[in-house]
Amino acid sequence: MANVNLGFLGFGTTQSRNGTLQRPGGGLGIRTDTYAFETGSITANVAITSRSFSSEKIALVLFNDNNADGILNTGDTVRVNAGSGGTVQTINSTLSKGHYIARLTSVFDTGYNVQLARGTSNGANPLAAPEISLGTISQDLQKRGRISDNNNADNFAFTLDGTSSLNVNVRELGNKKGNVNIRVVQDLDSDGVVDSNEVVVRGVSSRNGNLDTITGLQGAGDYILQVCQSKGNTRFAASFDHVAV
Ligand SMILES: [Ca+2]
Ligand SMILES: [Ca+2]
Ligand SMILES: [Ca+2]
Ligand SMILES: [Ca+2]
Repeated sequence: MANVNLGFLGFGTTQSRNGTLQRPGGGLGIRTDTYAFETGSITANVAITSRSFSSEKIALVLFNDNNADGILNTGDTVRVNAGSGGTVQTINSTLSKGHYIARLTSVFDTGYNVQLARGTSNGANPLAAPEISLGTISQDLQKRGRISDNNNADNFAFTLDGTSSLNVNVRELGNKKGNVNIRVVQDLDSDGVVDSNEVVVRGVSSRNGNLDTITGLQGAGDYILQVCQSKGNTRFAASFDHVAV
């Protein structure tokens, strides 16, 4: 059990740590590591990714560290729960000034990497985790999602072969008070971070902002479509239109 305090998470920085979820002497039960961090007065766009080094699932939960002691204790409250666990887990949360703790748990021993990155508020997701895996796209595909302060980005990972061209459009649904922007990135150096040379194309927004499009994406390789909050909460529909070339 490791309790790491990362201190202040600065703009544009990524903290990356390897660890091992384990119980001394083995045995049954939950293995837990925690990573505490702090954000300042400017609203932070914080992305967290955990990756298991084995097939064992890891569950990722972000807490408010209400007594600001860097340790998870009874007065601390759940901020975002990434879900039921998996080999890759992500949280993308819009955080006001405060103290927070990311908790990783597993039922079995496993090594892992965890990354915590802070981007510009209302900016794009700084991490390139394959959150929603679409596989190789060889026909049209529709997906839906929901963006809010507690899930301010969705990463759709997909592969294109050399005989495909892709048009992507993302339409905001519902009251259209929220707004998302899109871009396609490639994690060329596989470090989990979207480096400045890894943005392939940014979406073009319609005049009212409710439709964002990318046209004619080509080239064999692995890509990630990032749907990122620029304002408020919104549901969205993403269409991947496949064209054989
Ligand atoms: Ca605490
Ligand atoms: Ca997400
Ligand atoms: Ca990278
Ligand atoms: Ca938009």
